[in-house]
Amino acid sequence: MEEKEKLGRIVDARMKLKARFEEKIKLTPSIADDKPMGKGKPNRHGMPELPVGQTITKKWPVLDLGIQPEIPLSKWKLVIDGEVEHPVELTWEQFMALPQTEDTSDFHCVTTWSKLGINWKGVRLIDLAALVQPKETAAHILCYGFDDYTTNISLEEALKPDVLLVHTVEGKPLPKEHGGPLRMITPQLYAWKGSKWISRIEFLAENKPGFWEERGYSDTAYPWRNDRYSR
Ligand SMILES: Nc1nc2c(c(=O)[nH]1)N[C@H]1C(S)=C(S)[C@@H](COP(=O)(O)O)O[C@H]1N2
Ligand SMILES: [Mo]
Repeated sequence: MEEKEKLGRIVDARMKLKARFEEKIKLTPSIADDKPMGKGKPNRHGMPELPVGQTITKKWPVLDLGIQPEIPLSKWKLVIDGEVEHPVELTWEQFMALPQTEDTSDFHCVTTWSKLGINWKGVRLIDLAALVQPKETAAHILCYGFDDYTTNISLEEALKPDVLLVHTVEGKPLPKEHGGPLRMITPQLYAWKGSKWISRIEFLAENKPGFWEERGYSDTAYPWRNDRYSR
């Protein structure tokens, strides 16, 4: 199948799911409630462990745009630029020399599966921010993948301490299909906010929608508010 056709089918399937959800959401008056919507015992963020509309999976599905880019570590680099005092371009060695963080967190996909308690190792986005020093004007980030994926996050969400750029999962190198050698994770937002095969983080003064956000996915993507789509 042509890559373009493949991408078209992936986007079509997601748009159909979106339409189904919009019907359901209309029937959910509690969407404006400020109590978190979900079930299970409260997890470490004081939220229920399972956000509304999600089911637990033990497997780990793979979601992408039909391409899984192969990036040899010798060619790999991470650009951090935009509204920052000191833009950088890090090699793999430079990235791995940064302070490393280990954390266990949950993964909630907008297509309704959640995988709980994944152990990750990588670098906190907030530690990368300390390196480049965002300007006063920075209020959002736009993340880019080597597959030309993009996704936006507000700076306040992006700088939460469990937002990591990870290279290791459950003690093993992050597999290519899950975004290896390096991806971002956003445990308190739907997982599409975490770019696989991450290549660039651009700090921005103004919000700029990414790939799915341009197609109606939420800018904020808060799982405990059923905050999946904005239009
Ligand atoms: N670069 C890139 N990052 C991406 C995606 C993608 O297609 N390309 N898909 C997103 C979506 S929709 C989800 S749910 C997660 C899926 O991660 P997984 O394939 O490791 O489960 O990655 C997110 N990050
Ligand atoms: Mo997703």
